[in-house]
Amino acid sequence: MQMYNQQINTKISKKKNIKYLLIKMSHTAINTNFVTLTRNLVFEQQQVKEASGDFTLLLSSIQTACKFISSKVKKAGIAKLYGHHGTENSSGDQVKKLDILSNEVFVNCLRSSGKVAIMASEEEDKPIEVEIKNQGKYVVSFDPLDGSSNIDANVSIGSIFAIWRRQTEEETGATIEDLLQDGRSLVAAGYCLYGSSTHLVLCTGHQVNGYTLDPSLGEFLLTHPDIKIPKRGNIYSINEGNSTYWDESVKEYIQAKKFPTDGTSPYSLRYIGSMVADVHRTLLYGGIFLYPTDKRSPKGKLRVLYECFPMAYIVEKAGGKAITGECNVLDIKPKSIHERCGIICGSVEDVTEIENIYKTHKQ
Ligand code: AHM
Ligand code: MG
Repeated sequence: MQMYNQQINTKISKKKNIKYLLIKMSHTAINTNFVTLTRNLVFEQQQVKEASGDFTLLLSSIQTACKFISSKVKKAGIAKLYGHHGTENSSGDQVKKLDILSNEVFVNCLRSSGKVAIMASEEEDKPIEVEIKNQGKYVVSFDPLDGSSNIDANVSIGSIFAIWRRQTEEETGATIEDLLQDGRSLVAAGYCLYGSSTHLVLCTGHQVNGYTLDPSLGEFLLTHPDIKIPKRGNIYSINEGNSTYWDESVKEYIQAKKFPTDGTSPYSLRYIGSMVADVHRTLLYGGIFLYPTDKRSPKGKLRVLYECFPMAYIVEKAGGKAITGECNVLDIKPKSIHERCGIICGSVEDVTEIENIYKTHKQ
């Protein structure tokens, strides 16, 4: 860069060279050695001796589904994709047109990859089966479009996914047991946030990497390598409208954040109401996100398999913590595909603080 500036200084007076220099400068400023999601995955998989390429293909199908949803979300207003579809999903929520489309594209991309044995989606009551001859060695759960209540208001929404290795033999056909694995057995998880830009955050076991969709290239480019969540933040994120139902631990913790007695400043409150967006902010800025169990929802609201597990996995791998109030989220052994749990996740010191309050109240 220094040499480049010198060149500019010596030649700048020669008018005919200016145009050339400007062109050269703009070329130099553009990074042509960008890292795409695919490039990074191929690189990561090359380090794994027994890798067959199946995992890369599986993630490529998820990438495609996310790009499709991103483009539809951006056009939703003009393509008449806002509004209700007129049905309810397994959790009793009103299904939106974009929910249906997103679910279809996830199912089609994953099924046609040939790498999936069985799937679970927030939008489908039962496990989504794959013909035995087309079954692969992975199991995927997903919420194709989370934060549905925000769709029509043009507020950030997202897709969430979790990936396990199947437990059943390939010849016998996958069963629901393949889907009911604990969070510690995950091989990868991620989410795609459709906001002011489209971000895909992924962890395949080690680092948490963030990619931004370059719409002109149609590629996810590595923009946030090795994300680490701050050890402590100063933001809490919870639906305060539920405070009348909260248990004593949550009440005590939130009170302490709003009215600290130790000389520290009160925390700020941010609540978007889209888990992907709220957790994404928590990952980048630090702090705590809570959707705890309460008197109205004693089992919690958010779903274990395709909301809490993938987010807890990402948060833990980024150095944070995710608990239910009773145990670590990833230690849950789900009994059904739409099971719910409480989730409190974020910066390790913030989550440990409320975890200790829970312990005190249990005594
Ligand atoms: P959805 O799966 O029906 O879209 O709902 C999940 C969303 C989460 O993204 C968000 O954290 C929560 O529900 C918001 O719920 P509430 O409106 O009760 O605060
Ligand atoms: Mg959801």
